[in-house]
Amino acid sequence: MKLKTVWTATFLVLIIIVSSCANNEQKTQSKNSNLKLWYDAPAANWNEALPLGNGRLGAMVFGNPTNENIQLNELTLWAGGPHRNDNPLAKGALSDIRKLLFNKKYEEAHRLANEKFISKVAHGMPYETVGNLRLNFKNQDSVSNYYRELDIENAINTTKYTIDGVEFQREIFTSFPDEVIVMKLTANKKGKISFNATMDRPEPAKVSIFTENDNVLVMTGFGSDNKNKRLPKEAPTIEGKIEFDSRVKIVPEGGKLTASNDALEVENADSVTLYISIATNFVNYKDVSADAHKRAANYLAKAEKKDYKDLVKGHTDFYKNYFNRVSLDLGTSEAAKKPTDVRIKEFRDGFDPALAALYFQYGRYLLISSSQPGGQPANLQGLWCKDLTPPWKSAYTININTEMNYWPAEVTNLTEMHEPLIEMVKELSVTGQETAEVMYGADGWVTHHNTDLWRICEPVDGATWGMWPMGGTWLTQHVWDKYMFNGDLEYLETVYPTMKGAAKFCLSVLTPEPENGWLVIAPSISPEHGPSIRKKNITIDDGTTMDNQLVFDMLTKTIEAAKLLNKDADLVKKMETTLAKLPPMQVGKHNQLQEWLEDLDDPEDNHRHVSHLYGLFPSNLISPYRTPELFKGAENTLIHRGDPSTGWSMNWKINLWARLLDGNHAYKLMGDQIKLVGRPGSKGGGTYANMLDAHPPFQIDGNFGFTSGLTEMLVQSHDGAIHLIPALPDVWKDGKVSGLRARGGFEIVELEWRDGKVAKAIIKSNLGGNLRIRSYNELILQDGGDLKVATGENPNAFYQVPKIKKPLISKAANIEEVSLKPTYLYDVETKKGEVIVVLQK
Ligand code: FUC
Repeated sequence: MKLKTVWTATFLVLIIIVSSCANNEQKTQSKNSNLKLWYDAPAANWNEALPLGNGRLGAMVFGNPTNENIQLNELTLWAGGPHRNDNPLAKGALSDIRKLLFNKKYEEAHRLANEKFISKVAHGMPYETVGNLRLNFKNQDSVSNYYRELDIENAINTTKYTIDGVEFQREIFTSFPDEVIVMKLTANKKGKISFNATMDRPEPAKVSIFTENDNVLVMTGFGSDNKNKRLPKEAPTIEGKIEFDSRVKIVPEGGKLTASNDALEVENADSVTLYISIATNFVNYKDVSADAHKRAANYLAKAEKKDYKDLVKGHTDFYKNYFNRVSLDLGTSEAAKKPTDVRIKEFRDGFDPALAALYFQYGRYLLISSSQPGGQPANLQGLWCKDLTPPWKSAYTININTEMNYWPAEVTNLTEMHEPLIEMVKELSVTGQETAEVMYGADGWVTHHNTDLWRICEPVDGATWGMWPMGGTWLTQHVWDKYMFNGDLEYLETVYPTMKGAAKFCLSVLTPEPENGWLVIAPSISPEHGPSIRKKNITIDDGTTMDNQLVFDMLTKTIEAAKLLNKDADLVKKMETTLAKLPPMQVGKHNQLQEWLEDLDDPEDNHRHVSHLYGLFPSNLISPYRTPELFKGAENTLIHRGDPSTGWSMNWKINLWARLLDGNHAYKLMGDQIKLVGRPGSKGGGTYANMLDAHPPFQIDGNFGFTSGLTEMLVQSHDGAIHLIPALPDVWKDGKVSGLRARGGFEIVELEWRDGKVAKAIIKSNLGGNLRIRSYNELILQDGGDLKVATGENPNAFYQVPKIKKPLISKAANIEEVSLKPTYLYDVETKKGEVIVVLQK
């Protein structure tokens, strides 16, 4: 009897302990999940609001209990309309400007470029916000238990708070399959939800706001007319031709809904569902004939028929299909229990490996959310933009920023997200053909340093930035790089014309420079940067290192593609003979990789652009194993430039240090990047509380550069082999990543390391062919058998390395030898579909 009582009591206590543990666990889990950004206060400003997107629609959610703001975007809402902006005077000035350059008359050349090359019609159109949906709640009492999160495993934002003992919750997502934004408001007591909904767009935009059927609030309007201040008086205004329709249908359960002329009011509802639909009349860069109103109404009509649960499921299933392909575990620490803004603030001086992993995955989240097949590529702000005149027009800056957006696409298993960029290249290869003809009298196609929704190709802004005819040449590398991962010849066939056109432009305009007779691009610039011995805004030059590298890559890759597709034998010959006449890379007197043909680099110069390091990353012209002097030169350049810079620049440097096989330096830069900015006293590049990259201001390229950089630390496949954990920092002793991709159709199904050594790798071969693995520690096959030691060139065609010209080394240089950790190199012959498992010996 006694025993029974004791036992029952113990049992009860146990139940209580277990259930309270479960409760605690639930709480900590929701706050500590590795894939959540969370905060204990509403967003105080836009840089604290949380981004949602489905590749077309964007929403920034503030999570304010009283005055909620959902700032809205649609990726085809830009200023202006279909137009071209060529400057026909360029062709006549081309030989004069070359003469000036070859006589080192840079200021005169700069002036002539401004007069005759820079557009006199338009300087590119800004991307614009739709505006705001504001929900003004009636509860003014004090809020407790506030919590908001962005769950990037499900692409859903949630806000929770308690007022007067009532627990309120808001859930919102931008549905991928259903093309609307859905928001659900609930409370744990009936009749407690009361608010007023309005819409607005920043001044000076004019909009019509009205209600339909007593339950839909509509705001319509047009993208702005545009005329850049830099243009001459007689330049035309580019009329705003994009019409948009944004509408929200409010469906309450219980309570009352009333419509006035320009607002909807909900009183005492139990729960409320909002369906936000936005559409424009955009069809393509030359056609704006769609019906924005019908489109928006149709999306809404379809979505509202569905059950909320089904909408959520459709959305998360779609999203997870991409997101779940890669997982990353770098370990965790106590820091992971804190709110995200606190973690960002403390990252640099603490130890929070899970935040680096979250930052990596956030980049993948942002790419899935801002770049979907059939849509527009992610622009300077992805698709999240609160302004009518955003910084740098939030356009496509194609001298680094747009390319950086897509660095993570292939390697982090998001190849579909690359498609909008590939499509843009195809379109530019059409619009850029006229520019090549009109401005340069050249074959092929050209773009300069900016483009926009209308696929403009002309130099804009001013010669300092715009006089760079290599934007298309850089972008086109992406179409080949995608092939390097998928090995799909049918795909290659569809993009080959863009490559051929970009190569033909190079062949057409390359011209011999007087000193060595090397073929160079002139006029051009090393993006946005001139030698410090010249005046600050004088960047114009010829034969800059980055251009030479880009031309080398363009011709090499086009030769390769033409051979694979059995096309254009004559053109191939021409490209081969041209390659031999390009300038070699040079190491200058400060032991640096030269940025220009002349040895003019200044070791004190810490300019954010590191364009000549394109050859190290994203390209593979510079290698520790093949080109040690250039490798050292690149390292010295990077040391001269220093670490702190704008967001994108620091993130490029993470990739570069990873390629220099220095994981600790790459990690140091992660600390420079993951530092809280946007609060009083903060300076320089870094990260806002919402974990978006700060140039400052917000630019999304840094987020994508980070994701790519972390990947480069774990797996590289550009230099003749798959290099496992090539640049692991000491702090990430143990970890695991799954789902990364390597060139030649290999998938790193799993890669686990322990104590800094590869413990296990599972690699799937999707195309067959030789799998060459490089590792710092000895590996064996899973069955204990020895791996074949690799010798000679990798026979796998995807692992051919570029045969560059022998570099020139300045007599004044004194380059240290490269000291590299020894590696093991193995070959495994694979069949299509085969899975290879290797273990630490
Ligand atoms: C280039 C960079 C700037 C900025 C802008 C969008 O002009 O030099 O830093 O990122 O693009």
